[in-house]
Amino acid sequence: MLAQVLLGLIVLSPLVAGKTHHVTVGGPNARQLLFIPSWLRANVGDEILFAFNPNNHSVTQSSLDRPCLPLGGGFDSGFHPVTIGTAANDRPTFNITVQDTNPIWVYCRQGESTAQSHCGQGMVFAVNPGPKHTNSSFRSFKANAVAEAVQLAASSPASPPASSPTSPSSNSTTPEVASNLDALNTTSGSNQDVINAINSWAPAVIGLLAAIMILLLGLLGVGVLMCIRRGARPGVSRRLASTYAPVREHVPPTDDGFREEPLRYSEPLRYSEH
Ligand SMILES: [Cu+2]
Repeated sequence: MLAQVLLGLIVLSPLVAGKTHHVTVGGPNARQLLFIPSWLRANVGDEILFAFNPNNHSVTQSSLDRPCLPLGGGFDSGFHPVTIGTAANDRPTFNITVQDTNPIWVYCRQGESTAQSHCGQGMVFAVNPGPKHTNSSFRSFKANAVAEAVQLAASSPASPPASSPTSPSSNSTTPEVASNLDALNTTSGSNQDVINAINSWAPAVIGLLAAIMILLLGLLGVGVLMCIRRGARPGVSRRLASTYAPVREHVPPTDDGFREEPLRYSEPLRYSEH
């Protein structure tokens, strides 16, 4: 009976409880404006658990066409300020459950409608985006976000920064900022996949290097220990036996006052030829 219940639970559990997908909001470095991973595939019933890294981000639902504006009736975590040094366990989290197989488009609304918009700097995320090289791919969504953020920043009345006294005309400031932002975004967009890959592999590589270092240090320690032990053991190799003590060479002078060269063992013995 018990075995049958257990078997039933094991068979049913994948259907009842979905998988939990972990997503980090913001990079390990507070300046990195991204979600890790930037997109994923999930089944209906799966949970997406967002954990906030230092900085002040939000997890806000948007749409493919308007990536940097909140979707009416969509979810929004609100802002979660996290100071640098906050322990991983103390960082705020936000979760959603996947209700259907439609794509879910998400952005961070920090700096919304300004040139500092996190969304405009590529801080977007998607669940079940369209296939690659299509208008509904994650790449397309992100490109839409960058383009939309520039428009929002340009059209927002609060966005143009105060013109500096040295600036020749205040009108030239806005397009300049916009084009700078565009250049920044193009660069960061093309490098984003590389950065994502580095971010996801960095802990493993650092761990491996640390393990190798520890192993080498361990081997060095064992070697030093063996040397010390060998040196300390009495009566082995380091002390010369008394029979090998150097003996002073004594050669008596010959009658004519000449000193004959002492015979060296290395010289071959010479015999008189008879
Ligand atoms: Cu953000």
